[in-house]
Amino acid sequence: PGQRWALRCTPPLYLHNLEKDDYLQYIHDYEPVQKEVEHLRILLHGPINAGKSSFINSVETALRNRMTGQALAGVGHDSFTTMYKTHKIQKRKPGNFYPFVFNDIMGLEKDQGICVDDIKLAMKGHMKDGYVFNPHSAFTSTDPHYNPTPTLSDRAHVLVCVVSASTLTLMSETETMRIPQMAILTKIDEACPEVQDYIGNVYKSKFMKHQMENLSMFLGIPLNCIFPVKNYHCEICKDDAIETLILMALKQMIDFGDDFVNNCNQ
Ligand SMILES: Nc1nc2c(ncn2[C@@H]2O[C@H](COP(=O)(O)OP(=O)(O)OP(=O)(O)O)[C@@H](O)[C@H]2O)c(=O)[nH]1
Ligand SMILES: [Mg+2]
Repeated sequence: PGQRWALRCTPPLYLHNLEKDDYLQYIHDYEPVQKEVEHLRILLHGPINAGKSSFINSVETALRNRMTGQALAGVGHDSFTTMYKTHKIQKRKPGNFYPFVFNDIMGLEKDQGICVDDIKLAMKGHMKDGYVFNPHSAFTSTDPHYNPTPTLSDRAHVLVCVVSASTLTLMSETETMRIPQMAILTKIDEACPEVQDYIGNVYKSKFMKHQMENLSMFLGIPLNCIFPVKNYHCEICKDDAIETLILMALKQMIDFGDDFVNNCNQ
């Protein structure tokens, strides 16, 4: 009794024993072994409004030690992110960046989102920054933003499905092309009052356990690759419990991306 369910069954629980500063140090020290890879590319996809842009902002806030908002997050129900853009995070001084970048891709939803093929082309590195998603027409090789010869750095190395814990709305299946997949379950504060009281309760909540198991089943992703997070969205101060979950998820993205890149080069 009183034992965290996660401690009994899933690896994130072991990771959970680390403190925020341990994650920060690990992420700070990370360098890709493969020199030809300038950075790991983490591609976030998922339904409109799930919190993809907010997650990028939350990572930046946690790493830069200040509130930031480079990935404009939406307000209301309109999909806000329509342009494909690589988000880099400054490390220590201007002009210096962490060796991982994020792209978030507009929601895939009936009649208003982008096409599955657009995601596949983005994963293979064919989509250049600045492409504006069009729900009515697919991205093709004749587009000026089409890159016919992507390098290993242009490709996505980790695919992250972003889903809201309160609704668990999922999009249609995407083909993963053997890129490691994981998922983040956002808005855990909205999903469960116990978690809203204190974010650190997330691994004690039966409801969260249930939602994570459901998502694991839907996506066919093991439970230990699903990370619950609460993004910064209305806070004006930084919070250690919020950031520990964000950094746990980020560490996993880095580890997965690093393994993928190393395997590509064998
Ligand atoms: N309560 C709560 N709200 C959140 C959380 N994450 C995001 N939000 C809010 O949810 C809304 C959508 O967030 P976005 O980050 O814009 O979502 P998105 O996935 O980028 O959406 P599109 O770009 O439209 O596909 C915003 O109003 C955010 O403030 C969270 O963890 N908890
Ligand atoms: Mg967005």
